[in-house]
Formats: sequence, structure tokens, C-alpha cells
Amino acid sequence: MSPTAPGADTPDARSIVGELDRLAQGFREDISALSTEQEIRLAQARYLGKKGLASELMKTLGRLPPADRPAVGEAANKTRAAIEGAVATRLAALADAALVGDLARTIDVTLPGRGRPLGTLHPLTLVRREIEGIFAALGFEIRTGPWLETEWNNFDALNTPADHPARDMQDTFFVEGDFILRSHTSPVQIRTMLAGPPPVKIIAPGNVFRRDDDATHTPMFPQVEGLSVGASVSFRDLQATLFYFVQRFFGAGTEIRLRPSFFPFTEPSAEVDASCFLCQAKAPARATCRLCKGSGWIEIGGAGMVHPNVFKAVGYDKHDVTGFAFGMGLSRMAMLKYGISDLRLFYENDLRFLQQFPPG
Ligand code: FA5
Repeated sequence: MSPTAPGADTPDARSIVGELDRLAQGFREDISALSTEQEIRLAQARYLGKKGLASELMKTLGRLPPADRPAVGEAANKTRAAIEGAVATRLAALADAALVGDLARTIDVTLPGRGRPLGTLHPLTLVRREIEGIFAALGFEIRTGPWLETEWNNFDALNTPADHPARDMQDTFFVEGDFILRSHTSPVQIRTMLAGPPPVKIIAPGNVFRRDDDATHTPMFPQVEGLSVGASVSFRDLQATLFYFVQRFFGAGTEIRLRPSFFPFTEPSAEVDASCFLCQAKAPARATCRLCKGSGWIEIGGAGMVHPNVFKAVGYDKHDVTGFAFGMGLSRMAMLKYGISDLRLFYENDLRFLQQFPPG
């Protein structure tokens, strides 16, 4: 390709501009067929190099009338930019194609993926969630309270003054200052009633702490508290609620039994037993049942009607309201549900144990 001019001595500005345009177009066509960077760079030099086609064309610039030179200069710059742009675009396309080629060579997309181990939910979490769901269906709200508690919330307001022998029933961890580690979830009853007027219908799951440590007792364990207070809440309501709960949690056909007991914050008070869901409390399986040890019943917690002194402590009028409360050991429930014989398994974080539970 060579510049065309009307006459050797009088180059024509318009034809040079046209020639420059054709140069850019010709370059694009040339490099579209090239497939290596080296070839492309050589082509670039053939057009833009010192002795390249564009440079040759520009040599005629000096012979143009001065008035025409700016337009030709501008066209020359555009041609240079177009050629450089085309080089960059073509090189980028080649790099992309090379990458795709590399990937196709190194990744076999038909191979199975690398498996990631799936975490599972802790059995105590599974049981807590299940219990929350059952009580939520009965209209109970979920409340929580702090682990560090005042003695007043944990004992005094629950009708257990400092010299009350019942304080010894729960061997308590004392913390510097005026706090203790709560020994049961019952202080959430107090916090909830202090926070607002009746009616109240809550369950409160959470960890509690006692100086206990053997196969059926750990120094920290989860409980779930229940409290229902209103104008005419009765012992019948407590029985019906617990009955509904055991049927859903342990299965239809499960019975409950309430045995007279003592808690300072309830009157009357009861121990709550569920009929053994393993032997169904029926002979002959019952005689050798490892779960209920032949009794047909399994203890799941304590319960009772809220003591008038508890209402007094939180400023409720005992003439206006009655209520029931219950407290169950959540780890005990998980042991029963999953047939786990040692409570300490829950806290050892042994993956062989934990991986037996579903992801949730
Ligand atoms: C209480 O803690 C009462 N606050 C329950 C209550 C609430 C009664 C409301 C009335 C009204 P108790 O100390 O029995 O009660 O504990 C309740 C349950 O916690 C027990 O039945 C048992 O399942 C579980 N539990 C007690 N100590 C431990 C422990 N060290 N490790 C695991 N579970 C325990």
C-alpha cells in the first residue's frame, strides 16, 4: 500500500486523510487473521514503525499548504490510535482464548466435586428447638435471662430467703460481687413478671450451673422453664399442658404422672414423670427396661402452682391471678430421646458422637 497524491509536488490533503482511513481499515483486516502476539507486533511495526506505511504517508505533510496540515495531523493521530486500539483488542482476545484453552485442559468438569463435610446440630440444640416449637404451638413466648444472676432473682424473690433450707438443694457457684451463676431458669419467671403485667405465658430455655459432677449430673446443664399466669390458670391447665407436651415430644400414647413434691416457689408442687416410651410401661418388656429400670416412669422435671409469695415479690395481686410453672432438665430429655447413657458425652465435643445427629 502506498500513498496516492494528485501530483508529486502538490499532495492533496483530502486524499491523504482518505488514505489514512484506509490504512486503519487495512490494518484491522490484516491482523484478524494473525494468531500470535509476535505476528501482531510485526504488523503493527509495518504500519506505525519509523519506515512504516503511516510514517511514509506523513512525509508528504511538509509539502502541504500550512492551512491543510492540522486536519491531516488530526487524521494521522486517529489512525495511530485506531491501530493501537486494534492491537490491544486482538491481544486481549488471544489471551482470553489461551485461558479458556488452559482451563479446558486442566479441569474435567465431569469429575465429581470435592465433598465438604456437613456440620450437624448438637443434640441439645435439636431438643431445645423441638421443645420451643411444641410450646410455641400452645402460645408460649420464648424468653431468656442472664447466666450471672442476683441472689434475689434466683432465690429471695422465689420464696427462698437466705436461711431457707431449700437453698442447699441447689449447690450454688458464687461469683465475686453480688452475683451468682444462676442455679435454675426460674429467675426468668421473676424477670418476666417484673417487666410487665399479667397475663404471662412464657418458656425460658437456658444453661444453669450447680456444683454437681457425675454420669447423670454436670456442673452446667440446660433447663427449660415454663410459666403461665392469668386470671384463672388452674392445676388442670398445668396437667393438660404437660400431657400435650409429652405426647408431642415422646410420642402419642405417652402418659404423665405428677407426684407430690416440694419447691419453695410453688404450692402445691409436683415431680413430673412421663411413662417410659421405650417399654411403653408394659409387661414383659418393662421388667428388663434399661431406661425406666422396671418402674414404667421417667422423671422429667418439677412443676406446681406459683406460690403467692412469688406474686408478692413481683407486685402481682394474688387475688387477681393464679399461675403454674414447671422446669425440666433439657439434657435429661435429650438422653431419653436419643438413648444416651452418659450426660458428659454432650460436652466432650467428640465428632464421632456429634456426627450421628442430623444437620437440623
Ligand atoms: C428446679 O431446678 C426447679 N427450678 C424446677 C421447677 C421450676 C419446679 C418451676 C417448679 C416450678 P430441680 O432442681 O429438680 O428443679 O431441677 C429440674 C431438672 O433439672 C431435674 O429434673 C433434672 O432433670 C435436671 N437437673 C438437675 N440437676 C442436674 C444436673 N446437675 N445435671 C443435669 N440435669 C440436672
